[in-house]
Amino acid sequence: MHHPDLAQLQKLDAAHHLHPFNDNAALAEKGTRILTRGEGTYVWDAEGNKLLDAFAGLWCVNIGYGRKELGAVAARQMTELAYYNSFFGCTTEPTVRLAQKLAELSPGDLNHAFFTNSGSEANDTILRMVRHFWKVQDQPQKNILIGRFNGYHGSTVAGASLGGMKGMHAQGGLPIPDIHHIEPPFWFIEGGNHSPEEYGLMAARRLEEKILELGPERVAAFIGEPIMGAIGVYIPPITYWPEIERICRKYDVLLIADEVICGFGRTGEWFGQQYFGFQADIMAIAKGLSSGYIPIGAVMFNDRVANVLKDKGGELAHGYTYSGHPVCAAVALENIRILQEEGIVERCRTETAPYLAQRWQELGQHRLVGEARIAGMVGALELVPDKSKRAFFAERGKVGVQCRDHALRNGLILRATYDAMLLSPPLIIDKAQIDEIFDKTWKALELTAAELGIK
Ligand code: PXG
Repeated sequence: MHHPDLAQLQKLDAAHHLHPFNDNAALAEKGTRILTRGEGTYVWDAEGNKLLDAFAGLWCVNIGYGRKELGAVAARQMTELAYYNSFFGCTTEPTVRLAQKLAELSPGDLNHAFFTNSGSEANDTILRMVRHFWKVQDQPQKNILIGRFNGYHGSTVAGASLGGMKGMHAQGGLPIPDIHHIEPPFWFIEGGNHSPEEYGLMAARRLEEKILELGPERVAAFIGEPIMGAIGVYIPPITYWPEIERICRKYDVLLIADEVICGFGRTGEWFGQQYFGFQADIMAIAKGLSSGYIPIGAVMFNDRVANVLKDKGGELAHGYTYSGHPVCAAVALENIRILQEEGIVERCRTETAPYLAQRWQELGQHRLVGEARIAGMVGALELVPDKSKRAFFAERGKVGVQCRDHALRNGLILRATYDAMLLSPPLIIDKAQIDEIFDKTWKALELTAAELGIK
């Protein structure tokens, strides 16, 4: 049903609300889409359209929309104890239980949680703690962090600096000092005649070159997303991460996995590290930690780093009012309970992800698609002008938006980054809904190809 106040809400939104990552003047002109309801894999907008959300909100609604248990837990915790902090030697029960649960779930000895409100804050926390870690071990000069061009680690000052988005650096004078970037692995464009496996090793060795250029005694840490999401789901060759890990160990550079997207089942494993077979010293989590029902993030530290911070770190001069917020912790715990007890990650790995991969590869046959890449429940279709070549459109981003809009008009939410159509559905998606994604995406590709005159 059409929301009776839609026009008024759009007017108020244009007048009073600045939207993140939007051209706000253009948006005000066009009118915001207002979402009103969600159930399972679907959302409804204020015009009454039912949309299959193949992007899980913003890579986050892993258990799907409308799980009443999370609301019930939040209401109970708000009634019992709505807030208390973890400063001054205090904390709350859900906070402690969540820290323990995360230690149990996290790979290896990532046993120690520091709570934040978001992925960006997790990465800001990491930057400060990593530099502190080396400083208290009498290596203050070991303060450089290396990230990757086009990596995304959030929008706060450290998050955006660690990330490698040039457009973000241009706003606000970033990156802050002592952050460097290397090129990310993207075989589709860069791989040439090399096999993906060969190319993965070559791309990883850029880290070694950079460490040697800067001097290992200056390099504190390397940060990367196991799969780069925002830039267009760049899935590295299988050789990439083990080689990165080897290089980090060789030069005693801390390895940071930003699992904000990959964590909590996105790849069909609990964490991207398990999908690719490597072990980080520190990891950032958010999004799927609460399936987006409430804002919460965390940093997980391994025993080595946590013990230095505890034994030599003194008072940690760092923390947020809402670090370990009891309501957020209780909701995250309930989310994890659902993921575990309903076997959602396991079902993805064994049943739905293989089916999704098969259907995604079929979409890869379309004449507009240069590459269909997928890992578990996250994927991309790279749209290209000429299927026989691995190259982008000359003017990037136009065709992606066309295709995205066709999908949307047809009841399917996909995201476009440049000309890649991105997929990251709720993990509870079933096979019939995967077929619906296939049908609607194929139709959107057909309409786009027809518009472009590509036969
Ligand atoms: N790390 C990664 C890998 C992310 O994807 C963040 C950190 C920051 O998390 P918060 O909770 O502070 O947003 C993210 C967030 C996009 C897009 O355009 C992606 C994100 C955020 C906004 C837009 O795909 N990811």
